[in-house]
Amino acid sequence: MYHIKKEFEALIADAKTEEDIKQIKAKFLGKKGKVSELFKQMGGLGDEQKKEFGKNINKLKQYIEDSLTNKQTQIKEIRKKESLEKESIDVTLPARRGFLGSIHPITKTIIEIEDIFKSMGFDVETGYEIEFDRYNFEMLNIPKEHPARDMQDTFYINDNVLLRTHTSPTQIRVMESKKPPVMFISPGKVYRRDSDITHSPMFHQVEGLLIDKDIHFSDLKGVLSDFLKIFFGDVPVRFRPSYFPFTEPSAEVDIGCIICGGKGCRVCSNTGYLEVLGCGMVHPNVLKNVNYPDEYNGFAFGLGVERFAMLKYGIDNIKLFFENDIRFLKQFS
Ligand code: FA5
Repeated sequence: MYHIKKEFEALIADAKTEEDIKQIKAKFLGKKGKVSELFKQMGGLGDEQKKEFGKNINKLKQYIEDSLTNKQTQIKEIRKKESLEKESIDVTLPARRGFLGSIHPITKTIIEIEDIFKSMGFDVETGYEIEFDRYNFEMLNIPKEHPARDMQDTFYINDNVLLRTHTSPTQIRVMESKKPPVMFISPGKVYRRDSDITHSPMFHQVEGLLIDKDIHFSDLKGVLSDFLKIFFGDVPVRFRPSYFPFTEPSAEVDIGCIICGGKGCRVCSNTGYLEVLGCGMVHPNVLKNVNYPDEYNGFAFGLGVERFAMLKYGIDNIKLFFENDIRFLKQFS
């Protein structure tokens, strides 16, 4: 019995895995194990001896069982410790930086434009990118076959439905739904068959409309001059007579080209100026179309957001806004 105990102790001291434990258990406590063999030897003993021998075998059996359980617990603990060490997280390490996107320069420009007009008391309205011919042209004093339709090369969906060519239809939609006075701007996407370094088939405009009593061209000039000064700072601005069927008189506003400092470059077609918006006093026919009373008049304007962003950030090709090159976009984060 003593030898069995010594043999067991040597094996259990060397055991390193649960498989080792299993094998030792089978070797000593299994059906044909060494302890079971001892029980078999009891047959030839007298009563007193049997009792004594049985007690000792049971003691040995208990000792082996307890030792196996303890060793198994130890092995499990070691395993757990090892795996915790392997998978441990150092909570004191600095966190990995997240990949944050940034606001697109066009959105940034729209937000900036909105903030300036909101500070002057203008509301912000939204229109529809898919419009009826009636709102995009007819109600704006541009009947079918009118030559002014050629000013905006249009994507038609069918005879009556199109991709809006400007944000001006929002003027009609708002005036149809609201009594005067009205004072709002309306940003959004517009579409034209147009493409070069300063023209894109899809671009953004911000429409503006102010209708009240006794509004004059000087009000239009004052509001737009103030807005341009806040947006661009000190740059040359010029109002140039122009023509739009929905305003009379009409003007276009040019900004001194920031790309070349007014010397002349491919962006400003060597003129030193870039056209950024169209404006004018709302044509009486338009006010009549929405049944506004005669004592009301006002001014409207429509500006090209991409042109504003190009001049503000010194960008010399409109396509850069739509290629979504991360190296370009990152500069605005
Ligand atoms: C208009 O669209 C008129 N609806 C503006 C207006 C509103 C006039 C209210 C009077 C009263 P125009 O076609 O000029 O006008 O366009 C306005 C601005 O949009 C231009 O000054 C220019 O800055 C920009 N723009 C025009 N075409 C493009 C284009 N293809 N790509 C980028 N910007 C453009």
